[in-house]
Amino acid sequence: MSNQPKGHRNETDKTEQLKGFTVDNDGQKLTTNTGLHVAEDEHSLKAGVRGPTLMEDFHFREKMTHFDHERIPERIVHARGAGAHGYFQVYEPLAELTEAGFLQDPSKQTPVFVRFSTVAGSRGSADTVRDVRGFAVKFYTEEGNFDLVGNNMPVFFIQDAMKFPDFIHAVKPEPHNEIPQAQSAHDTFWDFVVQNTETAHMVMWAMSDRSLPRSYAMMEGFGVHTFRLINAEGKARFVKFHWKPVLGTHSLVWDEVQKLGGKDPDFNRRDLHDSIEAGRYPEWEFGLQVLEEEDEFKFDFDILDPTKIWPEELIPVRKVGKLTLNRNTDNFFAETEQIAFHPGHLVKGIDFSNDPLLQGRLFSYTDTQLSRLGGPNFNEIPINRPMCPVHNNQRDGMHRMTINRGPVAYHKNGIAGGAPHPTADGYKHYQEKVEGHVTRERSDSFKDHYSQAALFWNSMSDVEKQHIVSAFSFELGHVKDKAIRQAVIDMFANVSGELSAGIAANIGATPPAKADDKAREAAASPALSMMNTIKTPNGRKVAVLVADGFDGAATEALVRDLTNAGIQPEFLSVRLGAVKSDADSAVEAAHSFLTSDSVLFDAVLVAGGEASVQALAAVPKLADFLKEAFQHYKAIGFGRAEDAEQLLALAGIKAKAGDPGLLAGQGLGQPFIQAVAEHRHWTRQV
Ligand code: HDE
Repeated sequence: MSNQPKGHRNETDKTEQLKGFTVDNDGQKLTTNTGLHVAEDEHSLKAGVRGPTLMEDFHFREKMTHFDHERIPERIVHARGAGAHGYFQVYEPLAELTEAGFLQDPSKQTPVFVRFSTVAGSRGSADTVRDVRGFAVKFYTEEGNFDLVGNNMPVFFIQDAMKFPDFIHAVKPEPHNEIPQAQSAHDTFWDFVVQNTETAHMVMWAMSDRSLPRSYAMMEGFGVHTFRLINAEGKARFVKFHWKPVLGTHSLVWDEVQKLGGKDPDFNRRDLHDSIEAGRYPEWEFGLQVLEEEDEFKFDFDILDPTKIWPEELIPVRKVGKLTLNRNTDNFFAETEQIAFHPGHLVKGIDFSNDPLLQGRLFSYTDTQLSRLGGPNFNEIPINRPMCPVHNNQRDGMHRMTINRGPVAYHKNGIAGGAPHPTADGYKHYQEKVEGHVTRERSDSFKDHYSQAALFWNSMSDVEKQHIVSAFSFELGHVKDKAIRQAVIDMFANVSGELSAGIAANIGATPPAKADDKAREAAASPALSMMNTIKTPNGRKVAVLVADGFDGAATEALVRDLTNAGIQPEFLSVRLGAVKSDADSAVEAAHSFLTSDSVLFDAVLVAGGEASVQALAAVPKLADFLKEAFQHYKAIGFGRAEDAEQLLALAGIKAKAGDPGLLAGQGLGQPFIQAVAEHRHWTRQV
């Protein structure tokens, strides 16, 4: 498009561009699509009040036709998603690494749109399922769009794009009955795993708590593949891209996830939307692992293999910038649904590697978007438009918006003086030297499938290991074919005997006969354990349980402290509406036991006040509410020690002495905030 703003840019520019396409109906008259004012919009045109509808009713026909066609195909993978606008800012110029313009000037804010997604489920499936999450970022740079189309796990299930259709067919609902929705817990997925052992490392990630993010703002992102950064002198280096969440990496627990699927299928989407609305903007630091070309073969893994990480302890992550999401979409379909990402949308200074998974992706994205978005002009859809001018000789096709003037639509031309001209400073592919025989083969250097799966296992805390064993056990419990179950036990004995025997014991399978237990000799990478992440109260939601007569002064002070610490306290009572304190002040209960549930909160605070506590104790659901919060390892605070005693007994909670997640009376305030920041209190598990 040539109608782009010029000169200084900041993060609002994409928003400005989108405004040109945004429509508000405030106070407007109803019209047809051709602008005709409409006098009546409830009755079709009939021959007589009880007669048949007339063909000439163009208003009815237009309304119904548009409705009949308002669905487009959902994405073949990553159908369920949520997106937001924001901006990216680099901390310091990165000219030594890359000539990419958006990585040079710390004062410049590059607009971005980010779409998070689950992979296997349909568009209407629940957010909280065991799955990989997509983390796709579109940077609207001055030099064109750069898409970093990543996931929340740093490796992938397969090593070659040729296998992607097979893998996705195996994980998606089985074709004869379309069961199960958004789950890997079924025969075809696990059959694929045992038949394709390159899946081992990624399966470990998928069975870990990384599959159950508490919030999109609390998960890491990874470019997965090895890319190249190239500086102005033409010097290239290998790079892996990372997103590190400022709130730390935190997950839900499996039981909670399953309940949330029913209580709030939009849990992650809602959290993203509400956080941005409330000004609690999600943030991630952008990280680079950089490898000199001459070091390509220095490791015991192949850097082109997408089932391998570069352990952070070997190649540190350099934090070079920050991504902030600060604006929700105006229209889900127009923006989140119609956005089209592509790992091949590059800018100068960034190039691919020969990772065979990445190479195949370069074909797939445009191809699928042609049918999903209905033709070759989808880059003209407002959310996909670059912020810089677009000039070429591509013309026509379905839904063409641009009105290209003049008779010339070819290169080379003389009539238009050669315009648009290729320029010497345009994108040039890195001149890698390539030679070899044409072949359909996998490199021998891709054949170690277990060492890094074992590294992952060895890096987990005991709690995380228990969760992995339970996850495998749940999944295999849903596999009907006992031979597949056994094959999984035998396959993962190559990773760890402890893991494999643990699963076998849970599902009544035979413990592995022979184990090439790689975990015995594997090292650990502390960066992989979520136990070592950032802990902060920011972004946490606490249910404050109150009923008439609650301790107004103490609760008010606590709520203030929580809010100041970045926590979001929300009142829950026996019914919605105003709840009176002992001092006759009132708070508004936004939730009741009928409308809400403990799985929707990170922690619980039972306000003090005799009358309030007794009214809450009389609600049958209170016991379940507290018990579930406790079983999900959440912090629970009580106004007074005697309330804690009464209500824990009522809920049948048998806490260990000194449980750091149970606090009362004097223990509230900073210690409670600290307990919320801890995320979960795992001493209850081990
Ligand atoms: Fe994708 N992937 N993918 N993928 N992918 C798509 O493109 C594909 C892979 C990822 O929010 C599709 O427009 C192949 C790895 C994300 O719109 C499709 C292979 C990673 C999204 C496609 C992979 C991803 C997609 C479906 C193996 C992490 C959602 C709709 C060679 C690095 C983007 C679409 C959004 C979407 C193909 C593997 C990330 C079919 C062939 C590895 C985040 O083109």
